[in-house]
Amino acid sequence: MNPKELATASQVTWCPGCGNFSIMSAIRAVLAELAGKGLPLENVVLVSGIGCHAKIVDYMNVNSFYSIHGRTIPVASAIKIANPDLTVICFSGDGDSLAEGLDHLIFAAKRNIDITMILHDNRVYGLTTGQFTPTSPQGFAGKSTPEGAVEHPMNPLDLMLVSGATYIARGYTHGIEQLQTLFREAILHRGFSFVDVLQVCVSYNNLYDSYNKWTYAVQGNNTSDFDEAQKIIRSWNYDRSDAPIPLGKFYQIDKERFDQSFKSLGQYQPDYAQRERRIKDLLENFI
Ligand SMILES: Cc1ncc(C[n+]2csc(CCOP(=O)(O)OP(=O)(O)O)c2C)c(N)n1
Ligand code: SF4
Repeated sequence: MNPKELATASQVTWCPGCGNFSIMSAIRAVLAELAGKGLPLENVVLVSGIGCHAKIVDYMNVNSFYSIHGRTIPVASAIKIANPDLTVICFSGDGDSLAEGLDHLIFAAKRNIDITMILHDNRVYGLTTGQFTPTSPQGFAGKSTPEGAVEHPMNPLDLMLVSGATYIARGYTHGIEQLQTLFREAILHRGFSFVDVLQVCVSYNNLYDSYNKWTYAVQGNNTSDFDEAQKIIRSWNYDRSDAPIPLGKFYQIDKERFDQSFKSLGQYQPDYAQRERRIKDLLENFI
């Protein structure tokens, strides 16, 4: 399958040079490749929040659910629980899932539900034109912090590690081959996968020079060792611009999954006819 077949007729409205283009071409390439290897694309569902990142689902010719701000994970979790045979992939922003939607993200990791989260981490609110987010560095001067943010940023990968995520990685939108590798691994991983993508927002937080200088690929690390993963993850805290920034897979383990346990409780016995009747009743009452 040619990745171009995964495009839609929608006009792409991202700014020229935006890192979202790299994320989209990487995910198209990976889904086309996996489709060629037997993954039925009709069993793939993309879920997005609200923000520049979220538009990606409009540009992908794959089943999708364009949800609301901060609610990417609850929608994705519900889809997975309703039909565990689906491959569910979330596209979210650092504002979307680390601010308003943070509690949902923590619980997805805690439950180790088998979904993939690709975080378009531009460290700014792009769509609303430049406010600081939980990963913006201290001193970030934006529309809501003209004098510079006084808070220090959070490290989302550290949070995901202690919360229970079982696949944790970081990529950069200038490294498309690595992005493809990480996306492929994350999708194939059975459990909660979190890929933090340093996605440059050319309009409100252009960090290309800094990332080009400081990023490096981690090699030879023991990805099943919690302490080693934590050490690598903590070596860059999203604040300092003069510290090496590791990229790659930091952690991957096998652990019991929420969707698996939920199914084995015997509660998952979908009666589609009954479900349709209930939805019809609900809609009739609603109208
Ligand atoms: C419930 C709700 N809260 C707030 C907003 C306003 N809002 C829309 S997009 C956005 C920030 C988007 O930032 P991010 O998630 O980082 O995505 P980006 O645009 O940078 O890709 C906010 C606060 C909203 N639409 N709905
Ligand atoms: S505002 Fe930033 S994140 Fe949004 S499309 Fe433009 S460059 Fe990309």
